Amino acid sequence: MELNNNICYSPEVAEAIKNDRPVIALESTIISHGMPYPRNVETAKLCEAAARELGVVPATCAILGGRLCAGLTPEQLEYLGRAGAAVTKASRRDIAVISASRGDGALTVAGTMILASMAGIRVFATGGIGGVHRGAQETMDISADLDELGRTSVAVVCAGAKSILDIGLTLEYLETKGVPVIGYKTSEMPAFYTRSSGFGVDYRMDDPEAIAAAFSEKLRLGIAGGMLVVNPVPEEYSMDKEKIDAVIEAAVEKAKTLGIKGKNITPFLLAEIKDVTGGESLETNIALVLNNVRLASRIAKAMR
Ligand code: PSU
Ligand code: MN
Repeated sequence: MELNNNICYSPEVAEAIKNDRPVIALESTIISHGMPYPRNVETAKLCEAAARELGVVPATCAILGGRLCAGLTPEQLEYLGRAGAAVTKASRRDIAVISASRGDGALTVAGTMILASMAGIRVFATGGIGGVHRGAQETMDISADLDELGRTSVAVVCAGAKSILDIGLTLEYLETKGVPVIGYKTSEMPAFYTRSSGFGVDYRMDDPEAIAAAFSEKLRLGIAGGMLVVNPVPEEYSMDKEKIDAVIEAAVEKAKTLGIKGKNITPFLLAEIKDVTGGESLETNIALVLNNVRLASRIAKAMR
């Protein structure tokens, strides 16, 4: 595939794109806003290593000094991890503004999908996506990730949606936007920390080749938009449902009391959950992201 002049590729990613070798995108909000330092940087590096181990080139995406980067150096990962929430969380609306002002931005799922698509990358691994927030009937808080999935042709591998969100409404919204939700070895939508949510997925597929074939066909037919692949957290890392639900419930209430809104609410809830569970949730988070990187790598290798 040809390189895009608007993208600043790392040498390794440029080489892979030019020669049609498998590449996966990785996001950077998960580094800056999703996990504490230094585990965030360690995890980012472990994710890259996990992809490479399977013969896939990782392209962590971020905006640095106004440049849209696909593939970061270890120093750049360190910078994003150390800076944390001081880096702007960047979604679709933010990209051009940050780029024009030569600023830095950590990209969300929506932002990473845009860069990946521009860069020629079709598969992307993350932890959890944004979705329809609880109480969205009043607040209209629906993540830009969902609209991006409806319009940008990148397959996103995640561990489902956290119950900080309304999982049922998130699935309804994805249906409206025409986004197929594929359960990997499951018929149920996973809930990030736990393997089940009680909600069904659209299709169950048991091998990465079948997922790659379906997404390749979507691209071939020119049906715009992404695909959501949901991969349950490995059994040994899944958390106790009652316990995590109670923590989430309390965090959602606290956010409401403090009047936290807009782009701040998801990072606030993630930090609360991590603090209250004393790090158990962080271990689960890291394990499931790595699990998603491995599945995304297998899908990327099977893409035609
Ligand atoms: N959910 C997680 N971890 C994360 C995020 C969500 O479990 O790190 C981040 C992702 O970058 C996602 C973003 O794209 O939060 C969604 O933010 P919002 O809800 O403001 O759209
Ligand atoms: Mn929101």
